[in-house]
Amino acid sequence: MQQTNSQVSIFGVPTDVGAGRRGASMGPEGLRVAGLVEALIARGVDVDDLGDLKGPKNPWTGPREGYRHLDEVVAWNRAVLEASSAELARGRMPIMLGGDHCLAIGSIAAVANHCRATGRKLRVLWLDAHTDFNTSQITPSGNVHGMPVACLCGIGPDELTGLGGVSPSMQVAQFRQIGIRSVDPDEKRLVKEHGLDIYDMRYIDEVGMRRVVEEALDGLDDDTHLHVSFDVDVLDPTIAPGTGTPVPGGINYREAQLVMEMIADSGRLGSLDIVEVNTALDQGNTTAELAVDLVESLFGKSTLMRD
Ligand code: NNH
Ligand code: MN
Ligand code: MN
Ligand code: MN
Repeated sequence: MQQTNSQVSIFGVPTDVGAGRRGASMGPEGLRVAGLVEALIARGVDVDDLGDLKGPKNPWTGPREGYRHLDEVVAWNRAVLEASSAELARGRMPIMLGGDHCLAIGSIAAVANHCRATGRKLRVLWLDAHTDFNTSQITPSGNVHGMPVACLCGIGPDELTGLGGVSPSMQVAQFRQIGIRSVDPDEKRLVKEHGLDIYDMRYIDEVGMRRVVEEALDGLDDDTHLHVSFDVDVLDPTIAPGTGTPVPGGINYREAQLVMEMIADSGRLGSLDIVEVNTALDQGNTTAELAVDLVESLFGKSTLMRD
């Protein structure tokens, strides 16, 4: 079995320009305060915490032509693309601490370019309550954190679809979405039209998380880079209240741990986003603490005798 890269570079992206509520900008600090770096070091990981990226402040204005804060979203994503690309080029695993989920456009565009350049395959595991496949025409909110998957697949404004220089950056078939339970009406139509591979909550209930993850990871080989985009709103709000768009009926503690443990077992993890931790809405810092607990499993900590 392959081993997960043990050289990791962490960078924070303290912004909420893509969201409809303020506070995801505090996510990076919340995750650091919850002990993310120390937990990884304890797992034997070589961690380089690069600190936080810089970008424009949140102007907190309404949507224009279907996008809120598009210029700011583009600026932050350019910074993410650059930081992520640099760490991948150094042979390190980038871990992006969001920030809201619009930032996955930059982080995944970087990974897609890296895989193209090195001839590797790419699979993205999108852990989320939402499919994030909206467009400016159908979005109910104008918030770009509801659009990153569409943008990466070439549906969106040129500044975002072409962010990494190649448009589209990704193919729909490279995504697997787990934990989905909130899809806007027109978004549902679009997702079906494009054939996104979705493991929604009902499917998880019916067949169990073990089979879901087996199916989602099916076909990975030694030449596949696995990117995990972890939107903490995939978790049930009773265990992860600190997020801007909580949706009832999310995955529970053990289901979440099992996803992470099975990814660790695959040995293919190549890059990670941890997004939508909103400490302003949290009870204490419990959501960030849970995220850190899950990241430990992602790096091979198991609950019983398998260490
Ligand atoms: N679908 C909604 C929208 O586009 C909510 C998106 N919110 C998220 N996505 N947190 O993961 O506005
Ligand atoms: Mn999301
Ligand atoms: Mn979400
Ligand atoms: Mn399938």
